[in-house]
Amino acid sequence: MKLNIAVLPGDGIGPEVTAQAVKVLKAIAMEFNHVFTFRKALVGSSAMDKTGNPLPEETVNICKEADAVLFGAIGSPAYDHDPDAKVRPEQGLLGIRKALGLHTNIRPVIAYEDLLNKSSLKVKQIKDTNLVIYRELTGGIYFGERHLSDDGNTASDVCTYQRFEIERIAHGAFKAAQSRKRKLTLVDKANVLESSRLWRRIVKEIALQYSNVEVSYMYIDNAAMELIINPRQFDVILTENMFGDILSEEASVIVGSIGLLASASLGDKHAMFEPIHGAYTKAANKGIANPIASILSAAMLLDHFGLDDEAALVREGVDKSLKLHITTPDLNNKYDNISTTKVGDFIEDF
Ligand code: GGG
Repeated sequence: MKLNIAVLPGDGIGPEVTAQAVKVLKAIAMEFNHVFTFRKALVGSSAMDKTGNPLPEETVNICKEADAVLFGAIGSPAYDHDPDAKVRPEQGLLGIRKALGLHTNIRPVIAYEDLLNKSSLKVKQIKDTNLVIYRELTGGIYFGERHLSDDGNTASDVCTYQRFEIERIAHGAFKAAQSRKRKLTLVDKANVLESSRLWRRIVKEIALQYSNVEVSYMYIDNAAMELIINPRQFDVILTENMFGDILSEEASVIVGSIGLLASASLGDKHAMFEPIHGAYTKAANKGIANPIASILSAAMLLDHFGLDDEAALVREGVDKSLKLHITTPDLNNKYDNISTTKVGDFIEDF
């Protein structure tokens, strides 16, 4: 198979972890006789430094011409503490999702047997956790109208959802549930928010078409607690943009490190694959960033193109690295000299 992959390493640890994923994809191409070509493009604060724009037009064009996008991470502390910054690195990520129409973000959360004792939670709580979060990605408060009053004392961010936006991700989530444990939980705040009540009405209607899926409804505050107390109760979690962002980061506590959580962002025409973590600038260029989330995102890319054996081989390499403690310091206190590149080398050679 020929695949043209746009690579957007971004900021902080993004370039280091993305380099490992590209290395693994190149090894897979060699092993299985595929032709994968990679085209790099700028995004985030690194793009701002060079062009003044977190999402240059050239980057959008390279992504649109590609079969898939491999994304690193975005963000910079220079902007985190400047509430007055008008242009921010994050606009690069939100902008590329919008430009490519990537409405469905899929974030699997799997507790690895070999890492159960790395979690901050009790082993019996998390053992066998295998859930997936379907996060709506191009609507809600992240894309709503923003306003700051002239005197700077009143601000608003509007959360808007339209029927079609809810329907398209809901169908994806129900189909996923059908191929898994047939359970779907809609997470919302329908006791307070009108937009959440719309989600509930539409999901209830759609549920009638998927009668073999058991549907439950949970408020976000309760879900945040249940996810920690009893993550095994979940199969597919369907939720809106901001709740999904927060819940998936919380879910990293279950698996032991945010450096393990991968994602796929799908639209009608385009697909992008990225670790759920951000730029973690403090760790950049120290060789301590965990590349596994990025490598597992590459495995999701392979899944997307039906390259099942290839994706399985990448996951086997990841499993083996965890079993043998070939892991970065976030997971491995005893053997903390294993670098980002060494983990990548191990999985590449597997
Ligand atoms: N690789 C994901 C990443 O860079 N996340 C940083 C971030 O700003 N995330 C916001 C979001 O996912 O909506």
